[in-house]
Parts: sequence; C-alpha cells; structure tokens
Amino acid sequence: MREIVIGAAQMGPIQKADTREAVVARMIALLDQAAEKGCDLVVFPELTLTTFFPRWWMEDQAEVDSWFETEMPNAATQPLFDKAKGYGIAISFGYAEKTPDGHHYNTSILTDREGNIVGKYRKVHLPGHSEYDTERAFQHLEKRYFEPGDLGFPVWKNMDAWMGMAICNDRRWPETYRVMGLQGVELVMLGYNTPSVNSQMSDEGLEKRIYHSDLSMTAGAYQNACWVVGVAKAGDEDGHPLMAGSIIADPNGFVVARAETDGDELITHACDMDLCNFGKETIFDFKRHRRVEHYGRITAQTGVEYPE
Ligand code: CDT
Repeated sequence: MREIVIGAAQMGPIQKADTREAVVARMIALLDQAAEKGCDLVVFPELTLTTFFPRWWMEDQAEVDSWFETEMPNAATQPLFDKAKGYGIAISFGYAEKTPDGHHYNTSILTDREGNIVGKYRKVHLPGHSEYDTERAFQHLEKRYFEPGDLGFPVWKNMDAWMGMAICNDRRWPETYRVMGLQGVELVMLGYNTPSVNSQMSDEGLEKRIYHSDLSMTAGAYQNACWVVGVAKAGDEDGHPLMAGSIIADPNGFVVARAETDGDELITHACDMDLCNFGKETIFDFKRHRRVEHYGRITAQTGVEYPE
C-alpha cells in the first residue's frame, strides 16, 4: 500500500480587489485544516492567487502583467511555502506566470514535502478567444493573455508516486490523461475556473456543466487507471459565478470525495497509489493492448477531415 492522504482545497471566489496576501492567508487556513486531517499533499485551483482575470478585456499590457507572477515563490507566496514545509505537506497550485524573457503562461507547480518545486506544468488547451466577442454574455480571453504551454504533459516521481498536472480545460481532452498515462501516471492534479453559465448558451443548466466536468475526470481516471483530483475556484467573482464541484476520482472512475459548497472547502481522501496497479496491468496494460498503427490521426491532424 502506498497511501497518500490528499486534500483538494477548493477556493471560494476571489474578487478583483483582493490582494495576493489575503488569498494566501485563506490558502494557509485550508492548509491548517489539511494538517489536522493528516494530509500529505494539498491541491489548490487554477490561477489560485487572483480572480479569474481572463474574463476582463484589457488593452494595457502593464495592467495585464499585474495579474502575473515573475517568480515563484515570491514575497506574497513565501508564507505558504514556509507553512507547507513546516507541516511536511506537498502542495500544488496554479498561477499566471510571466517568464524572464516575457512569455505568459497559465501555470501550475508541484512541491515535495520540503517546499521545493519539483514540477511545473503550463496549460496546453487554452479555451476561449483572443479578441473582444460581442456575441458572448461575458468574455473568456485566455487565448489573448496566455501562450499555449511549452512543456508538454510531464510526469514526476514525488512521494513514491508518479504525478502529473493539468489545468481546467485540459481535463476535457482525453489526450491530456493518455500522454501522462503513457508515462505511468498514478495521480493527475488539476485546478479549474469554470463559469457556472455557458457564455454562448444561456439556458445550459449547472447540472449539465457539473456532469461534463465529472464525466471528463472520471473517464480520465478509469481509462488510465489513475487518481484524478479536480479542484475548483468557485462562487461569485464580481458578479460572475464559477462552478464548484471539486472531486477526487479513484482509478476505477468512482468519485470518492466531493465538495458540497461553493466556498473555501477542503475535501480529503486517503488515496492508495497501488490501487492503480490492477487496471494498469490488465485492461489498460497499454503495452499489450494499444494499436498505435491506427492512431496516426491523433497527432497528424487537428480538426475534422471528412473522408473523400
Ligand atoms: N479556465 C478554463 O479553462 N475554463 C474552461 C471554460 C471554457 S468556456 C470558454 C473550462 O473548460 O472549464
């Protein structure tokens, strides 16, 4: 048995005016709860440190850059790293990253129990659009403010388990999980900011949106025989509601823990990494069963091409 007690630290809304320091104080409060519950690892959402700023149209690059971090840890987040190290809890969280050479990414990091960053992932599947869209009820400008990630989907050995990360929209793409599955991933951590309403289909219900979120993550877990921890930023951010529904899914695709509120909330589960073994050695033993000679289109082609 390789048990890791995992905390999914859902965050309630973060308003435009909230400071990084105030957010970090909330993250530390969740970390305190996690320590009490015996967590070894705590996962926070996408863009944890700020409001979901891609909903706002901005033309001034200095204003855009004000939402980005140029180093990690930095003065605002150092207390979080210190606290996590003090507890011996590994953490993962998302933030907007501006690199020294001026690139902008939607990024997540993973630490070990000593507070060292051991993994970094940059969001590959950026949803939304890059120009102001008058047809939408609200904007989703990730394609304007971020570049697609340049690191692929790496997997790291951390705490005696193979771990990988994804971010929000990535969770809807089977390729995300499979590329990590092919590296033996046992735990996929992902944070999200999913609006509660569809900006292009106003009558789409929340129930359907939660279902699609669950479906994507539980399928990824089952089909790759791994744990998936999906963590929301939830609640009303300056009049824009974000869906909650954080879950922990086991390698059979069952939801073993689910958040019940749309605020700051910690859910936990003792996740045995050895539960991945059966699926990886039987029905999803990729080496024996995959037929790559028929999968060429997956990487050769992006959009649909109908047969002649
Ligand atoms: N943050 C993020 O990736 N959100 C998307 C919503 C896309 S709607 C244009 C998601 O897939 O949840």
